[in-house]
Order: sequence, then C-alpha cells, then structure tokens
Amino acid sequence: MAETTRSATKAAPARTTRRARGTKASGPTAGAAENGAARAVDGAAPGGPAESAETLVAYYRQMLLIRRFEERAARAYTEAKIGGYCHLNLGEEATVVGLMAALRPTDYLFTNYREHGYALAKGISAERVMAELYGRSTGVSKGWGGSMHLFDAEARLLGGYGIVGGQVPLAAGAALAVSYKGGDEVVMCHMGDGTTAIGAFHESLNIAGLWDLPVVFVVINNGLGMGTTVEHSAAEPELYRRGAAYRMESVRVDGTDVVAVRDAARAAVERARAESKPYLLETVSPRLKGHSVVDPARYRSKEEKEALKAADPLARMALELEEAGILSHDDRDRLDAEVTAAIDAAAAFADESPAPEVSTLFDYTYATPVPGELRRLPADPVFSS
Ligand SMILES: Cc1ncc(C[n+]2csc(CCOP(=O)(O)OP(=O)(O)O)c2C)c(N)n1
Repeated sequence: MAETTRSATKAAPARTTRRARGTKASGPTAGAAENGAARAVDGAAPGGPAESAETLVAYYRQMLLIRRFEERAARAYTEAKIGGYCHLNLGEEATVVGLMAALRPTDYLFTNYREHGYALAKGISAERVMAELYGRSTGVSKGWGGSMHLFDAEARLLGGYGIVGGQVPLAAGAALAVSYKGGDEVVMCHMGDGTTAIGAFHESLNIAGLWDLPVVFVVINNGLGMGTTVEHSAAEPELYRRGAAYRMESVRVDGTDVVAVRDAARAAVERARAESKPYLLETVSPRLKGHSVVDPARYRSKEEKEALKAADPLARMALELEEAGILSHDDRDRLDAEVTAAIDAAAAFADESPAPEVSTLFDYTYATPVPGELRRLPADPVFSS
C-alpha cells in the first residue's frame, strides 16, 4: 500500500513503514489503481479484519459529512452566498479523514486553501466553517478570512493559506518552536503536488531535515496544479522521492483508502513525535471536480471523468461496508439523512448570522506586540515607535 524511500547514509530511523512495492505509474489515477491492487492482495475490506466496524462507520460518516458540506458549499457559491475563491475537497475525503485520525488534538495543522474538510475533521463545527464561507461574524475566522483562510488556534488549525506554499515555511517554524520549547506536539503541513516545485518547499524540507524538526509534510497529489499535470511540471513525478534529497523518510500511499492513509500518517506522526524527525508523506488523492468551484475542468477527457467517478472513495467505501455486512443500504440512507440535516442546519446558521462589524476590519490584520491585544492600525503607536 505504501512505498518508502530512505536515506542511504544518514543514521537510519529506528522503525520503518511497510516496504515499497515497485511502481512505474505516477499519476493519481494510476497510483490509486496500483495501491488499490495492493489492498486487494492484502485481502481486506477497508482497514482489514482488525479494524472495528464502529471505527469504519465513524470514518465513513465523517467522509460523508465532508462530501455533503462541500456539495452544499458549491451550491451556496452559485447562489452568491459565498464570495471570493472556493476550493473543495471532493474526492479527497478518505485522505482528509485518515490524516486527521492520526493527529492528537494538541497537534498543529497547517494547510492550503483547500481546507474545509480538514477544519471539520479537526473538530471545528460545520456551523462555524460554513459561517466563515458566508463571511459571517460567527465564522471560524470571525468572517474576515473566508474559504481560504480558516484559522482556529484552539483547534490548533493554524491556517488556511491562499499563497501556494505560504504555509510550508511557517509549519517548519512552528515545529522549531515546539522543539525549542521541548513539547511533544507534532506539526502536520499539507500542500498540493504543484507546491513541491516552489523554492520554499525545498528550503523548508532542508531546514527541517537539518534541524530534526517534528513536522510531517503531506503532499496531497491530486494529479493537477490547476490544469497542469504532475507529469508536465515535475521532473520527478513520484513526489515522495523528493524526501531523499533531504535524507527524510518518505512514503506514498493510496489517498482513497482511509485506513491506509491513517496508518501511514500515524507512522509518520509518531516517528516525528518520538524521534523529532521530519517526514514526507504523499497521498494519491484524485480530485473529482475542477480546481475551484468555477472550474469546469475542460482539460479532462470524458474517459478521465468517468474513470474518476468510478474510483470515488466514498462510493467505494459504502460498497465495501455493505459487502462486509457492516452498513446496509438502509443504514447508509439513514446516515445520509442525518448528515444532510446537519449540513442544512449549518447553512441556516450561516445565513442567519450577522456580517462582521466594519469597525473590526483591522482587528486581525496586523501583528501585535502583546498577545491577545486586538486592535492596531497603522497610525497606532506600535508602528510609530
Ligand atoms: C505563489 C502563488 N502562485 C500562484 C498562485 C495561483 N494558484 C492558486 S492554486 C494554484 C495551483 C496549486 O496546485 P497544487 O499545489 O497542486 O494544489 P491543489 O490546488 O491541486 O490542491 C496556483 C498556481 C497562488 N495562489 N500563489
């Protein structure tokens, strides 16, 4: 299920993940199929026989919640209730839930602009996430961040970044802070495949490798940076192999298998925690729709779209749970009705919530010398001293 690359010369880490199977294919669909085949060889329903039915149903429910949330966000966008950019996790649900299941509540998360599902799976309510998308004061960033800038220090979600790769050096910095203070928290930092070509990605991995920072970098390889394929933009399209340049253990995993993702992420996170070593995890997680809600994905052929639909991780998990006798068709319908009602309630909450006061516009714009001190304008003493 996972491929691993290890440094040949740096001191070997104490433990390792499942060993690599050879692969040539590197596109998301190819990767998913290959890893899917590995799962079939393992002969397991999701998670295998050791996984409890309760856990699998809980994962399925979370994936369904994210799916219905994102579908609702897409609809709200066309109704002009959401402004600005809006990028969805459709097709990425197994990755989202698997990654978040590997974290402790005290671990930190940095991610990019495709982050609604991560906020939900990190425990932030659908109401607060939807309200943020609607730009309302009850939102997770008090209505000033919008879809791309969800931030909740209490949940340890430290953004939400619209600048491609902006989060990567910040995550290395947070890991340095953890290491400096001597805590046992781990920092996880997500990015898309396109992000691995920017300078800050390499600088951050270098410093994390050099200084043994407790950070897990996760490349969510959906095969495309907007409309450009990985094969057209990366000289080494097997992105997890980039870890070798920094003597960093790295693994590629099937991002459509929630338990495989969780297990790979757990191994990475626990290694970072126990040994203070950075890690590079690549998930192969095809996105079902366009880059953002306004992208019709015309760069994809009809056949490609059909193949993606057939590989939908949510539908596949539903089928696997049914075949394993864990969740019947009726159970699934009941769960769906429950989740849809929760999303309806979140949308109603967002709709009824007030917009932020204009007077709070600068409250969260500038850093303050004193933590918790809210409001600074350019004319305030902090800027003139
Ligand atoms: C520094 C910077 N350059 C360009 C953009 C425009 N842009 C937004 S998303 C994107 C593609 C990023 O692709 P990837 O890292 O694979 O993430 P994905 O959207 O697939 O999740 C680009 C080029 C940006 N936001 N920031």
